[in-house]
Amino acid sequence: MSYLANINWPQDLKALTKEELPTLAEELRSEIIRVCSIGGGHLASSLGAVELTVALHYLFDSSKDRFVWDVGHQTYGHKILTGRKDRIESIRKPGGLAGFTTSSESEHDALTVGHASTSIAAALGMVLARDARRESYEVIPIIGDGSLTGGMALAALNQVGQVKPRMTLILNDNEMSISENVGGLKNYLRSMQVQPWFQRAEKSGKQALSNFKMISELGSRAKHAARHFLDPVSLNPFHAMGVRYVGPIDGHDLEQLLYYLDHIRQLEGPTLLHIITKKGKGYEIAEADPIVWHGASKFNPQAPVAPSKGYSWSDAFGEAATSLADKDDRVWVITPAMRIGSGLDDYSKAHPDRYIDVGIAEDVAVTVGAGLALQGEKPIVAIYSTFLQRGFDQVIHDVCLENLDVVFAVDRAGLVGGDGATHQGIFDLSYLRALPNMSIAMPKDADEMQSMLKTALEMGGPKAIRWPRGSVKQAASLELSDWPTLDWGSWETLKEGKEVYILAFGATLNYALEVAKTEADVGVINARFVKPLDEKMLLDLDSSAKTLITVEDHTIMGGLGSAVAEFIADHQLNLNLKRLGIQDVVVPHGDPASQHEDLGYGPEAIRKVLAELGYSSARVFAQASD
Ligand code: HTL
Ligand code: MG
Repeated sequence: MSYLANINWPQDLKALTKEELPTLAEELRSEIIRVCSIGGGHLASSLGAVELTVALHYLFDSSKDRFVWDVGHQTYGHKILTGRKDRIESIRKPGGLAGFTTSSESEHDALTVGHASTSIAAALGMVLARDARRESYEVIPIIGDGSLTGGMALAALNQVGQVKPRMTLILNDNEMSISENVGGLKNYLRSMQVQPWFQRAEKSGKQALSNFKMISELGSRAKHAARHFLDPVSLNPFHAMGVRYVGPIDGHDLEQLLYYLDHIRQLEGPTLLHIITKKGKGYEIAEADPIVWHGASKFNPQAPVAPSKGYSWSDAFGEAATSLADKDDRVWVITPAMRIGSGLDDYSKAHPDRYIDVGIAEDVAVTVGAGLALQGEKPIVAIYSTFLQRGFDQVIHDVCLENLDVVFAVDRAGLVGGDGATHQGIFDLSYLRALPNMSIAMPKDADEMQSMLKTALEMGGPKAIRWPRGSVKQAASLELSDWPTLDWGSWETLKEGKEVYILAFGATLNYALEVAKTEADVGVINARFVKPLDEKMLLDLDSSAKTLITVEDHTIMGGLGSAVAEFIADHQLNLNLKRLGIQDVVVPHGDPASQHEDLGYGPEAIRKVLAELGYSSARVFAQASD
């Protein structure tokens, strides 16, 4: 019997009996595995949230009740049940469904997400609006244990405890972030699982249900508890913040989920339901290695093996960091929850004493770096471009104003592919360039990356070195003792030109070289420092060239093109300037190479611009139309 075949919308699901729901959950699970096997995706988190998804849609109406999923990567089941079953195979593909909940995609997606820890604050805003208008819908933030490590989530919870609106919050605790979850709160949550009532719950669902009355009364008991030093209720951090706590319960037991969710919605004030789930639930290989299967590439479901990802920029960074830390015991690496993604698996084993994962807390990562630097250490904050946005004030206030020796190893700079709009690394140049003492570099290959890291650590001061997602052409070739120290701020002429020079760096440098190969007059410069600019070279170009074309995998506003335009204006140079990069638009998920072309800075786009500017136009158009 296939229930899922007949379910397109949540109202179809409501027609099932409670007894039929576990079968539906299994069908949903199979469908998620099938979809991820075809095109990859956030498999393990979505599998772990299947029963919760079914229970929520059974009890509530997501077209008016607001399900506020944190991060939104666990919502494949939710998407399938809310009118997107037929398009689910397109998820994360160009033009297809987004990988995260996205409000423009469906009225059932209450919030556009991708970055962690926003759900409770957004839900609080929604509840305030609801109550101000005397409306009666439910608002339900659903947050993972990893996302709860973000300060924003905890600060919002603190406010919820102050405002005390009627709301159900769900803590989906699988003891995992992308990698193992970290921190004191995690230890506390784990300790709760061995509390007597959860052990009983595991033995008998019924027993747990009968405990509910006792648990739901904890709210009123909490008032008295404050008077009793060491009363267990007063030790519960959620209670301490003014949020009633219920749980933990088994998040794969539909009977329990339905029972508790139904009862909690009848309570006044905020209540957090703590559910225990298993990341990858129901798919053996994903349960066994939820880190690898967090974000899966496509796989053969009959013989699932994790595909090898090739040698990436992140791997090159991890190796460089390990070598640097081998040689200098003041080198540290800090990651906000991205050990594997940032290439730090080997580093974390080689230098466990100078490695710290602070959880999903980019602001903390930056300021821990500042603290280390103040005491004479040499911290490298390894962070994705998109997530460094979360630590922006800390970069200014704690690092740049003090001119501290913190190196930012900025990964995933540029367009990132399937993760889409929320994860694009296309703003960091603009938000870092303005900061005093900060300088910014982007290497052309792994060797140059190593030299940049080495030079940055030697020089001190705030330095951001950025690189794109994906594979690097070849591994670095030199021993640490042979890594050259770079002339910081110097550009490199890779090909001499006559009237026109393309200034590019990182990924776009290859485009420039490819185009210039067939254009005798077109020069190419590796503009590997966006701050400081190579002013001497720009002044030389003023006398030797007519036109500069900047090409960057970044927004036009605030990037290299802006920096060069400012320099030309400030020094009244005679150079024409054409800036290629991302205009003032939101860039969705897609295939980065095609997107570069569509956005006007791929090889074809550069050729077109050269033609428009009158350089080798005839030949270019002849080639283009071949
Ligand atoms: N930092 C921020 C601010 N947002 C995101 N999304 C990340 C880092 C990267 N990230 C994810 S999913 C995830 C992280 C760290 C783990 C979330 O753990 P949680 O959920 O316990 O909340 P679980 O995976 O189901 O266990 C993505 O970018 C998708
Ligand atoms: Mg988790």
